[in-house]
Amino acid sequence: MTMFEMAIFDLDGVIVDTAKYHYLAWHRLGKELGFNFTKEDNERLKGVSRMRSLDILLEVGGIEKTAEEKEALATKKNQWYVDYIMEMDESEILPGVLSFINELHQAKIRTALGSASKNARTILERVGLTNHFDVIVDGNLVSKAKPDPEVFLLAAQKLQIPPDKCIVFEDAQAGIEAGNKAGMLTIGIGDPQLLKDANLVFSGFEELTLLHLIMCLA
Ligand code: B16
Ligand code: MG
Repeated sequence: MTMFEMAIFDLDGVIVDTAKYHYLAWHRLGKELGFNFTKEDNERLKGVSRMRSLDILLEVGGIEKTAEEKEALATKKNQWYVDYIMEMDESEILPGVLSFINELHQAKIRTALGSASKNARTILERVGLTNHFDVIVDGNLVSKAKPDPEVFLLAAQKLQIPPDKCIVFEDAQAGIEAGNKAGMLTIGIGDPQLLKDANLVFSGFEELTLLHLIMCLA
């Protein structure tokens, strides 16, 4: 008997590393605007919505833009980003993720995607994972960005599973906060110091089996 009925996965940083493509596109936009947007700056964008990411980029560059100009800049960045993700394939699924999801299917645990990205479906298609999720909630379906719990609560609601029977896998602080606010168990994927509010933290799925996870939660 497991203690959770549904596992909700964040996308960028948990299933695939799309942060590197976001970085290439934001860096290019920074260059066009006349400043150097660094990899360190890019860390601040993880798990953050597209428009909030643009605000952070403009803040780094010390630039102010009107709402219309911002729309145009975000669209331009997204076009470059989409060009990168269209080149993705299943080799970009992070190590151990597929076997972990398959273990969940075998154990009859439902699976969901809970991502801030409006491009989540395209990415899942490219890496061949669309059919591995019972429900997909992305940036097109929610109005409030993480750390608001809306994205995770909507996933649970769609399958009528109580939040306290859900477990969330997240790489970003804002995502862990969202999962905690939703009343779900939270598993950080990444740096334990950064993800200290998670119930448990693992470096990735490579070493993680469902049995090991259940034993850690017991
Ligand atoms: P898009 P996640 C997030 O994905 C990314 O971590 C974040 O860097 C990005 O700004 C956000 O999606 C929106 O992405 O521009 O494609 O709508 O971690 O929530 O899966
Ligand atoms: Mg993420």
